[in-house]
Amino acid sequence: MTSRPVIDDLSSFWMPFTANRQFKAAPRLLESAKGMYYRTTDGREVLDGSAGLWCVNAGHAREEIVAAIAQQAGTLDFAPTFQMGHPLAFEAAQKIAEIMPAGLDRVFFTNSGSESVDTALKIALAYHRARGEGQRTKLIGRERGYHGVGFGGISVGGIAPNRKAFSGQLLPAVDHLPHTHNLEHNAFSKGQPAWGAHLAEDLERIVALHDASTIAAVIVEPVAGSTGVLIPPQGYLQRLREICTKHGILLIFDEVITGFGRLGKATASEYFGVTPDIITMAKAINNAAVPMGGVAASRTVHDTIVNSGAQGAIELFHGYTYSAHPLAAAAAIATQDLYRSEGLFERADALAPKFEAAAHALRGEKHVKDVRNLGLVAGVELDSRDGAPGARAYEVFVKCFEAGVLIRFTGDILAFSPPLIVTEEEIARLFGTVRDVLATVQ
Ligand code: PXG
Ligand code: PLP
Repeated sequence: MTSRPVIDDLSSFWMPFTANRQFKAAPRLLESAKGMYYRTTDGREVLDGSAGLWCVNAGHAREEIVAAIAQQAGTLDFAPTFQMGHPLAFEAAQKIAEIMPAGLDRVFFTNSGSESVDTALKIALAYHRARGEGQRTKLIGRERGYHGVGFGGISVGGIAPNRKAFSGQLLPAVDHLPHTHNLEHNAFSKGQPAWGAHLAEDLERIVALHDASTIAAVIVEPVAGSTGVLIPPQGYLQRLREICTKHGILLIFDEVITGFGRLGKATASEYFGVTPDIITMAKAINNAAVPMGGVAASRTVHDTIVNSGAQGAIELFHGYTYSAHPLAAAAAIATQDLYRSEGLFERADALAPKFEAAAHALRGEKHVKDVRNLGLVAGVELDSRDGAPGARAYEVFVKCFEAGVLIRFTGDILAFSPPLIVTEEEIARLFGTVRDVLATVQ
């Protein structure tokens, strides 16, 4: 393989969700990846404790996926899916439909989680309109929710800095449930916290305030990832489902992170035994090898929209140039086959207790004020430095990277979500490195 010279001018790339000036003064550059490891441009191996950005669930550069993409690039590089089609689009949709909860077997393709959220919100509005309740337009999100960066996603999202600069032009008809994070009741919970199901009752307050007849959908992450790993209290999601059903409101689970094995099942919906009307997905749908997202809709939602138009009329005025892009679809098929043939969801499920024990072993270390976990995801919340929120976790992140371990952080919360191929030794190294680093951080 020819290696390119490392570029010394980093100024042209305006980096996403990055402190650009700080990064460019001391860059961290990744050059290649295989399995559980990245390799940096200065030749160091880095254990991937975050599956990239929660997306490379089968591990990096898997041969089966690489081969499928390469083969597809030379066979059919691009094909329109507007009034046209190609076989892999239908095959990929079918494979995904097979592992969705029963009834959610109609799949719309996008290119990212943000687009999936936008698509799901539009489907919810179109559904109510098709059934003659076009006045149902309000969308209910949740505080601390992350639903990507489109205008729809930041409107229903609840992360204040992501909204602040754009707050004058968010979607107008939105309300938010309270988040479920409470360390007074739930610190150091293993798995689902016992306290907090009653917080779902706030949806009844919102319904009473706006009237059910104006509300189209509720959207939540079953496990909130981006905001710092918030595990739903026992019974909470069940209660949201009951209230939505009672009032004819669609329930959307944003499974961009939780989909495809993160909790040891194909979906969080399956894990929790709660079936929404719509699921959004992206990331691990095709092991992040080519950008792709999707929305799985229930038959009811799909059929209501698709059967409402006249024959020959487009039923949903929505779609992306790259919906079901051939390379993305080929990668999705190969990825889904790999998840199944290697039993990676079951593997994650079997490893979860060991992962939990390793994460909770950080209890009692300096600065650690909470550890929480579910499946192969964990959050470790640190006390913030006075007047410098986020600075301590950033330092831990940098020092871990220097010590050969990649983790994520948000505010002062460390997040762990390794590829599902992680070994017990690697889990031990991941949390062991964090423990060593914490001891060196002020
Ligand atoms: N919904 C959820 C629940 C997500 O977690 C998106 C939507 C948006 O997906 P795209 O593909 O448009 O980024 C996400 C993405 C992090 C982190 O480290 C999380 C995400 C993306 C990047 C970083 O917390 N989640
Ligand atoms: N902007 C312009 C001018 C376009 O022509 C298109 C698509 O044709 C888009 C935006 C949307 O791009 P995409 O379909 O890749 O989301």
